[in-house]
Amino acid sequence: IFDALALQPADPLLSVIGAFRADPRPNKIDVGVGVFRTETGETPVFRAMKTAERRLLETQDTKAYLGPEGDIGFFQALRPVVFGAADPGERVFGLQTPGGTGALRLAAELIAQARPGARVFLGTPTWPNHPPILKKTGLEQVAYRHFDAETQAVCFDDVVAALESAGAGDVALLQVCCHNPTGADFTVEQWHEIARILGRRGVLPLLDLAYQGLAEGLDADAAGVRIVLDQVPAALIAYSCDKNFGLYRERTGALFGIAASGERARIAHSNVLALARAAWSMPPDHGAAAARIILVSPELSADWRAELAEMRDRIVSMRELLGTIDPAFAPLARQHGMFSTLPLSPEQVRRLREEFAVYMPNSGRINIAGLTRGNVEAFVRAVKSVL
Ligand code: PLP
Ligand code: TYF
Repeated sequence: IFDALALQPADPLLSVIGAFRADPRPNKIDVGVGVFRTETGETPVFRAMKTAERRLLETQDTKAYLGPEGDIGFFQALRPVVFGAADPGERVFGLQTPGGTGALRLAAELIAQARPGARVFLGTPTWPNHPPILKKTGLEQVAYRHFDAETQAVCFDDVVAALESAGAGDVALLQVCCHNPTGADFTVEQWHEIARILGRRGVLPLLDLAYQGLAEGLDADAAGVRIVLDQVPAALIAYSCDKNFGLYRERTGALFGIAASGERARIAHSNVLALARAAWSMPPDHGAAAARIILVSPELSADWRAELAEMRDRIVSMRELLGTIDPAFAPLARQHGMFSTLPLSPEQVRRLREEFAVYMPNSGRINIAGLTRGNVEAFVRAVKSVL
């Protein structure tokens, strides 16, 4: 049976992990996969997470099944973080998912089930997993230009033109903050314009929120969600806790849906439960249970927010430092989150790896959190010498 299969390419981002590890050069620099790193290169477990995990270990007295929704306390405790004061109440439905990836896949399945002919508009470049996830559900994809590598900014005219060409029942997949792979986010004014177009044209927003708290702050980073929800009757939000709670391998996320009424939400909810049962039955528990413990504890929440702010500050200061070392990098200081995309060819990326031990995917995307005060100058020199 397996004779019929063709070899598939490796994940362009995850394959950098192994290549970097195998390099014996001591001054190697990893700006590959998107995990946060401290000034000393670690990706630590959050302080609050360690405490929450200890509490969980001590107090959890069963591991019996929870059901396809996962940890409902986690889902409910996350709502104020996402919606703030603008929670749509009984119009909200959803469930815990295996990471933001699980939420995206389920969202796409739900759309395909509700409206098989829907087209999904997505800006390019985007997270390389977006197109294959959508493709699995058979939804048609319409790509438009999100980012101009020359100016390092959003091509807002292209975004507007694309969304204006979408019809009722089409979908717009939009990254809410810390755009992966460009760091080029929408401004608040641009979100207002996007929201008006989505509302006017009847386009369903599928909002990908995988880095809340890593751009400007938890509330500021959710502005896109709140502005859009003010203008549309229905939306989907694929949420990841894997970066902002440092949970990565624990695969923790949620899918939030907003329907036009409580009754519609109830029916949509039964559909996501059925889809989850057919996909993974129930999500893994540990990460969500620990995140819930943090979210319901005022002390742990405060410490989680403080550590998230430290991470954000480090990213911002590395972005500023890059611009100080070389003005060519100054536009990166206006971007948000861990990622930027440099105008590098695959050949230049190869030279960076082979001649300078600087590791990034062929797309030229860099993880700013891989830079430190100790290696940033060497990084800038290396990039300049291949450009
Ligand atoms: N969406 C974007 C834009 C991402 O960068 C990621 C990264 O992992 C995800 C979704 C999925 O997150 P998770 O690791 O929780 O599946
Ligand atoms: O873009 C990144 O680096 C992160 C991590 O298949 C990631 O989003 C990368 C690839 C992948 C899953 C997660």
